[in-house]
Amino acid sequence: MKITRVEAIPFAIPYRKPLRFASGEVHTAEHVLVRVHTDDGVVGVAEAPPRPFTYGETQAGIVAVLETVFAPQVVGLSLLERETVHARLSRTVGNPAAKSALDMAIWDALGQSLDVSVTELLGGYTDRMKVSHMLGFDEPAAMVAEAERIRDTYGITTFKVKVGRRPVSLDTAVVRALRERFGAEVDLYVDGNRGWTAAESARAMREMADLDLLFAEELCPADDVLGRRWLVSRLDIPFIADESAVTPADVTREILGGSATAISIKTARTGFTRSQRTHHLADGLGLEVVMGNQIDGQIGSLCTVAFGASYELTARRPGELSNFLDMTDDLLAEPLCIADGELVIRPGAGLGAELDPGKLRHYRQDR
Ligand code: MUC
Ligand code: MG
Repeated sequence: MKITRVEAIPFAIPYRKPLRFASGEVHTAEHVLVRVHTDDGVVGVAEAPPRPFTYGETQAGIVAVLETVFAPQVVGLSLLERETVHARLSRTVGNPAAKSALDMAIWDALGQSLDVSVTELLGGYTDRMKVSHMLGFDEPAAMVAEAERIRDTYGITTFKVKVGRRPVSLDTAVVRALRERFGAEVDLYVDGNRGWTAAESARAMREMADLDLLFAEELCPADDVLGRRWLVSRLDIPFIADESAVTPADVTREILGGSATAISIKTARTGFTRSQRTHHLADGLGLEVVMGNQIDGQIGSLCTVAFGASYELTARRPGELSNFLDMTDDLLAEPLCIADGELVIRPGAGLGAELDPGKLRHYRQDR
């Protein structure tokens, strides 16, 4: 069970249509596939999605830091030494997606070696999650039509609506149109990706007061410390910290400081080892948790559902597991399938992320 090699393979797969939100937009999934090889021939996999507008990482940077810094720190360790891996990777600041993909590929290899699923290794609570779909910026009619298609095709009835545009009425009109079209049939929440000021956020939330929202997420920057606390103290629904609460220390700071009352866990930025710490912290503090989406491909979504299904707290709310549906293709031999609004973990050992070698050859960018 010793790690012998780490591969970092850049690949690019176009989206059918770009996903737009307040802090950026994505046209092509330019991700990095991470493979961890062991001395007994096991290969664990995970993917790193660079999000320069949120965490500062780029695809080339992720490949470089994995090859030159992280791989030498883990080669020679046993798959069971996950805390040693965590301690060594933590010597380098930042680089959350690179560290997380390496961590998750190690857990995948461990699961395969022990012949148990990653979900069983982590907590084994259930084998599935309900799915929440994220709707990117567009006109109200187009976003309603997209929600209808997603509901009719996949049975999904929870939607996270991207907001944060100016004037705020651009977004409040969308949320109102969704509520008018679907009534109580759907659950809705909003994510501003820091696009508004605290005052604009308060105004938008006032305009949407009758729309029965589940949550509001990251409407204004956490760095506007007093404005954000003022906003959160006025709301009567949970306020989710997403990009402002990447590490367990960030979660502690934002929650105890009154800048958030719920959190998003994204395995793409905290892997499995750190996500466990964040989960346990949230459990202890009595926080609502949503399993978030860092605009993951299918391998990343498999990681999110594997973790989310592991604990009661993370499986309680629908997880953001469906944005791979906007991609034109993926690397898995057997594509993920959302049915009746649910995504089920892969049966068998590890993550069950078997790759299609032809697709990998086609989409990889390093040869
Ligand atoms: C989200 O919840 O904010 C947008 C950027 C990113 O890193 O994740 C997405 C979704
Ligand atoms: Mg968010």
